[in-house]
Amino acid sequence: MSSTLGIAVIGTGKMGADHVRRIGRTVGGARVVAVADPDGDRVKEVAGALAGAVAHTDPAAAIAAPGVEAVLIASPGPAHEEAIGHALERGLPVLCEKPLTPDPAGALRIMEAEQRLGRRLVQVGFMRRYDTEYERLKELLDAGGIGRPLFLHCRHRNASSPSFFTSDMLISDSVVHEVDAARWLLGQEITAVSVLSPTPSSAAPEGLRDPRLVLLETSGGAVVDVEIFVNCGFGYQVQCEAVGESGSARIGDGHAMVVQSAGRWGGEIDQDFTVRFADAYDRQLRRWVAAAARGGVAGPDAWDGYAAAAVSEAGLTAARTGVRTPVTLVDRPPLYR
Ligand code: ISE
Repeated sequence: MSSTLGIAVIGTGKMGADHVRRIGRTVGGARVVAVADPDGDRVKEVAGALAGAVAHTDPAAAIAAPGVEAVLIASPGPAHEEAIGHALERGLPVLCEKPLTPDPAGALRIMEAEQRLGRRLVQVGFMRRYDTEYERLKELLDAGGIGRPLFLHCRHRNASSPSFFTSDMLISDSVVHEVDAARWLLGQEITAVSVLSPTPSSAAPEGLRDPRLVLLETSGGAVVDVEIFVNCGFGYQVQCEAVGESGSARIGDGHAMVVQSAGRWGGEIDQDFTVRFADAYDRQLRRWVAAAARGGVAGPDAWDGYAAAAVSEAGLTAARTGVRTPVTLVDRPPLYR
């Protein structure tokens, strides 16, 4: 192992490019040695800006490139499983953007591959677990600071959605963050999902069911409601209020600075998740690099990716049928306990 961890970055879209920048500037102890993207011009441009990085259009070639000691996957979800397979064949630690796989079956195959190896090498990019506000809320709940949790009231709003966004993605790409955050905060699994879809906002692109209200029931008897609204227009907002038997706690108000002037008061709203969660992305990557340099991972694992995929699948059924849909999980294998 060299003194700086050699990373192959797979996918150079919005998140891949953001991670490449982060590895170069904010996170020490690592360097990008290979980059892959099907868009040949784009990958050459990204690799060309990095000293010593080689551009590939084939993920397998990038993962097999000389000097690669860990793999960061930021390609679209359907491409994750194959890239993870190549990394696991080489015993390389992986940080894979969410969702781990589009369906639970793919995540189960990844878990089977890890179990054959006898160790966990895959970490899923559920970066909210590294956000200081989420960390404080988790500490409070774990310490019993507001008693047994009864509700999580969550709001997840994006200023606008990209052109490729579909109604399913409101659940599988956006609400999947609340699914993981709720499982982690409460230390419980999600057992059933219901989805309500009001008349879409006139600001939503034609055909997009935006916004939606997603209700999650948990194994400990709590209820989580999530407003997902990806064309709210005014900015990026992620809020969570936990209500327990003896108190409540709220994060995500974004009151970094409140200005009072000319008879008004107020502050600014971040416009994008790469800004709102910039620190969380940095911390996630630093901790992954440190763990990967020791040959492993430390963070949300393939079981977390699987459980989230199972909840998304139930959520998509609930949205389509209008019927409350139970979530079925396999028994948790010993490797993930
Ligand atoms: C995006 O992929 C993310 O991960 C963001 O955190 C989320 O807010 C957005 O809705 C997703 O599309």
